[in-house]
Amino acid sequence: MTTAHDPYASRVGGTAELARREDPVVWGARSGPLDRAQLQQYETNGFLVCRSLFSATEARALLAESERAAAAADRSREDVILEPHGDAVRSLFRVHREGVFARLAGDDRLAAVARQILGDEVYIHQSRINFKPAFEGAPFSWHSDFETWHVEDGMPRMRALSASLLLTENTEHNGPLLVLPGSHRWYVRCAGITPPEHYKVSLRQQEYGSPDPASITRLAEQGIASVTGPPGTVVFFDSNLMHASAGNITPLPRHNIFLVYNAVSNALGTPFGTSAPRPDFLAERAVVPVGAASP
Ligand code: 6CS
Ligand code: FE
Repeated sequence: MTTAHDPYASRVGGTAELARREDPVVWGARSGPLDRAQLQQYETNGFLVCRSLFSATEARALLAESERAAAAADRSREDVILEPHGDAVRSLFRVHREGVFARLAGDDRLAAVARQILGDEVYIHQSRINFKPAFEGAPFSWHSDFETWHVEDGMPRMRALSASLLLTENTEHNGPLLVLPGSHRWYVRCAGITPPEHYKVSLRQQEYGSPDPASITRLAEQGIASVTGPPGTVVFFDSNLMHASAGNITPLPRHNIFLVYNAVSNALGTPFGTSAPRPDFLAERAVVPVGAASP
């Protein structure tokens, strides 16, 4: 645990508190695939949706590989997360290290956007496929990813982002990603103290690191948005954007892949709020920069 002054201290006991972000959203002025209007939209809202960034054919191939991997998954493995109420696969972690998902992680439609926004070379901090199966996909409660990655993984600053590629149609009805536009500019210091090996519970149903209703109500004053679109759509969102998703009680599965890009200058250190670092499948500690940036 780090004891020096931590501007993003959270889960130190006591009650929840809203603090201001102390980091840029877009780091520097690197060139890249996004135009000025897109960068401005990302900076203001904390997220950017690029509809059909990948073709339906590409998305279909990635979906087929995702479903194959889920069917073949060894459910006793720690990096295979099951639904809280049943044995359907909820998440597969660390999919970026080989095959089609490794190529996807290096695809400049994603990696070059990450370098542009983060102003640095980037590496994959975490990757996962979140399955929200038809009829039984459980919710993900409100949270900031950065709050968890800071407290439990030792990520120093808000210099990371997620690129989520929709593998199936995400509609208003089947549990799309919900975001609070502008919430990335505030940091919610959550109440409570993180229990040991918290990830063994939080990945199925998160309690610690999920803010209180008053904080969510305050952050939702600028509105709530849902990220819908056809397979191949990508949403880029800031590591500190408050987000969630409802359960899926429809016949339409909602499967999305998430690739988390971290700036190489923001590599993990000692967790800021727990005694033991989380396993590598959740938080890569070997910094392997994604592809060589084009000169
Ligand atoms: O603990 C984590 O790293 C994971 N938990 C959530 C709810 N989102 C980010 C990440 O997948
Ligand atoms: Fe999350």
